[in-house]
Amino acid sequence: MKYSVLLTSLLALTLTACSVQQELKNEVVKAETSNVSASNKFKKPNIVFIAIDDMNDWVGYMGGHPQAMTPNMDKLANEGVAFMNAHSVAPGCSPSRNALLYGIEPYHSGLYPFYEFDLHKQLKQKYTSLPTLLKSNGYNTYGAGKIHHGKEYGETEWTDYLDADHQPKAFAKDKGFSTNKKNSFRPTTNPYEEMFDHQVASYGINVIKNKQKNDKPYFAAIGLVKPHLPFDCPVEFYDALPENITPPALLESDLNDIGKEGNSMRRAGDDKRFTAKNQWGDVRKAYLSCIAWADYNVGRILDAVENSPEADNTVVILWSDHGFHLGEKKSFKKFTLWEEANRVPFIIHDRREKETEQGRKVTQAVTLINVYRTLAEMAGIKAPDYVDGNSLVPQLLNQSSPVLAPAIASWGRGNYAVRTENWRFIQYFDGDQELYNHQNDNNEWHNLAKLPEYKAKVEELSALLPKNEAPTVEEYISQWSIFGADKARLKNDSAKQSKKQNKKTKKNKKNKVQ
Ligand SMILES: [Ca+2]
Repeated sequence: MKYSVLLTSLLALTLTACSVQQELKNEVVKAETSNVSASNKFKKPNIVFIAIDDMNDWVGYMGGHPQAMTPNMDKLANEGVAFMNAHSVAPGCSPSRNALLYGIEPYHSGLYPFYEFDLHKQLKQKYTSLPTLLKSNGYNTYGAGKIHHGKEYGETEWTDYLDADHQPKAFAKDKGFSTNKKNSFRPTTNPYEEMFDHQVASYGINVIKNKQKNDKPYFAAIGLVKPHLPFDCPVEFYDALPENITPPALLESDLNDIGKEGNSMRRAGDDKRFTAKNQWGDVRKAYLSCIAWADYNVGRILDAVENSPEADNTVVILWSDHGFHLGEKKSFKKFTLWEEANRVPFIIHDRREKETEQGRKVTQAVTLINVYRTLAEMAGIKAPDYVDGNSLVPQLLNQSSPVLAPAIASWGRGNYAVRTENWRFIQYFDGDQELYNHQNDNNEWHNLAKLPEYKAKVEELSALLPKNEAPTVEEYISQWSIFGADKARLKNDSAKQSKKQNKKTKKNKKNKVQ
């Protein structure tokens, strides 16, 4: 019996007492969950885990940009369940991926900012990463490209890993522009096979194709790096876009109601530079072309899944680590608690389901913290007790099943955003607040937090913020990425340290001379 049918027929019973109804609903959710787990005990699904770097909502099915070219992600969204209101745990690769892969919120781990790659040595002692969990519970785990923020290819996590080659790039003449190697917005002319993401996708495709009947199920983690900077990809994807790129909706006075901390997160200098030289069109075109290129590689992976002998026992999950501003709120890049830096594509297609409705969407707000428990449940494995978030299996079965974990993002200790179906509330460490109503202001232009008529809403959403915060982990920290309550102190410490270091160096030099 299909779970949704079971749910519908049970709920259709005439029940007078609400509490009885709720009790029954809980029972059904419990039954659904245990049914899924029980069947998976005997047959674990293969998992194709597509991680995308810096892709915002400028994809077709999300409606973020009218010129997006993403037929493959649109198809996946239509076949699976699309989380339309999905958000990163933190708007930066390092904290976002640490949260997702170790299954812990920054305010519980203290991993708010970026870290040097060596940090993983201690994280692996302390936590069980998702690939480690799967590998030690009956999976072959394969990885390629960018999964962790950091080169983590050890055998506790991976059966095998491909760190693809970055080949020298050749650029098309007179198209786009670049200011340096990273800030480059030029299409390339290299053969596709030379491109990093093509190699990464091909590795995943081989895993999918070569799965033998008696092999363990696989977890294929395929980490595509585009549309991350530099925005360069094969010129065909650039040329397929129109000459004139539609700019996002902008409001000149947008920032008048933003406080100090919110403003300090923006990359205002970049915005000014692109605006002054009229370069935003090229930047946005190059970004959209890289999204189209990522989508092309996603399509190659999805074709391989569809044509594989175990297509019917495969779960495909696609997510991006965070969003990206391309001029909205006069900002470039990520690292803010606003919608554009946080909203992400997030789709799960459980191909074990038969005859499902097309175009199923979850509109409730979720973050990627829920990925860990969701995949653990789908694989019939118990997640470690410390793991945050909730399994989204109930939402895959019934899109209106209530999401239990609040959708919270953080950027620096003390800076949080709470997203609900219709609202975004931001609380900065210095007490500043922002409130946006997405029902009539999805550009987040009008900060309502200070208006007396929204006092109750602010109180309601404040109550969802974390009650306790873990102190920031300071070892291996990347200084540039510290925001929030620790910024002043850690900057001061680091200034003192470098002063001390300079003194020491001078003294050593003096001794040598003597
Ligand atoms: Ca505003």
